[in-house]
Amino acid sequence: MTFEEVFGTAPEGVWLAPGRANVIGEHTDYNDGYVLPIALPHRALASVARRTDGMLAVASVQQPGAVVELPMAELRPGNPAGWAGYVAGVAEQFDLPGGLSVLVDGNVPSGAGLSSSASVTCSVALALRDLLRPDLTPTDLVDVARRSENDFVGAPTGILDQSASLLCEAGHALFLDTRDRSTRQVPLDLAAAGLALLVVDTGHTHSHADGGYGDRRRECEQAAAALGVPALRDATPGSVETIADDVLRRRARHIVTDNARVLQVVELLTGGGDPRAIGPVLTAGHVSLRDDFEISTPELDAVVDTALAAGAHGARMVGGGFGGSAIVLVETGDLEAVTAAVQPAGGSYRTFVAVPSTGAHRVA
Ligand code: GAF
Repeated sequence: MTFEEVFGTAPEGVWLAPGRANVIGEHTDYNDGYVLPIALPHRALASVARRTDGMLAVASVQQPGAVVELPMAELRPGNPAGWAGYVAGVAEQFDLPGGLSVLVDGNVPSGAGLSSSASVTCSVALALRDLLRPDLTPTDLVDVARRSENDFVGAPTGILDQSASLLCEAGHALFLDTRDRSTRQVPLDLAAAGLALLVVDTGHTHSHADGGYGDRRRECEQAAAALGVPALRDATPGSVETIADDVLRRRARHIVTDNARVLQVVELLTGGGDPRAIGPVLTAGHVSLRDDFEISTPELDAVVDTALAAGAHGARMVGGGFGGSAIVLVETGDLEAVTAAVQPAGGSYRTFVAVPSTGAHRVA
């Protein structure tokens, strides 16, 4: 299915934006904390052309036959609903009186904790920056893409996924301070060290517009309020233990310890030592997400446990939680055995090796 076949004209260009795997730092982004994602080779491609009839028309190669079409003037949060809302939520932030045609072709598994939605919003945001607003900075684009998710689709996410998709560079992890928005590219060549980062998608999908993610966000705000700090970034290991409420105390403990784990992993990766040393830190991140933040699932716990038993250096769930994927740090030589070990009966999990890939850019 091509743009010409759907819309009868050529696109003005094609823009690519990747999904991501987060090495460490989960749910820290909306607590003003640190994150360390890599871009995946999986991506969304947005073919885009401006129109003259005032309509927004959105098609997807993955949803043949379902072109969503409505007047630009009628775009509202929730209208259109579903996957087209991610595109609409970006389009409505630009001055597009004539309307827009968009064909999305994505291969980031959806609901897998690998940022399929950010790959879509970021590819369209970059297209509209190039066509209409060359003055927008990468940080502005992160905010455009985030607003589409937060304000249009209704998923109360932070900026991890959009920053990863727009700012990551091939061969590097992106160290981002979500408070001051400063970034550092951290070289990450696991293959050279004889290692691989295996992604295991359990196929149990999640949606951040559902309740669990928003609940955690609220609990973090309540924990910060209990401590009298602007955000949990400002809490300390000692201060969180003074929170009287058991649930809020554990939520805050996860954020404080995961921020520390991001700093620790960055130090280990930049210190010239053996990258195997990050394995136990990743596993500690999983234990924290499982026990303190309570967003893992039995399937993800089983992947982590079986991977470690099969010889992996470390493993943890990634992304927003309540389903999705795990990452596993493994010797290249053990890849096959560990990949087989994590599969449930029937072998239904999708697996691939995550190679730190390029961030969003124009491809045609
Ligand atoms: C989801 C959200 F979109 C991100 O903002 C982030 O909070 C992540 O979950 C958890 O780290 O991907």
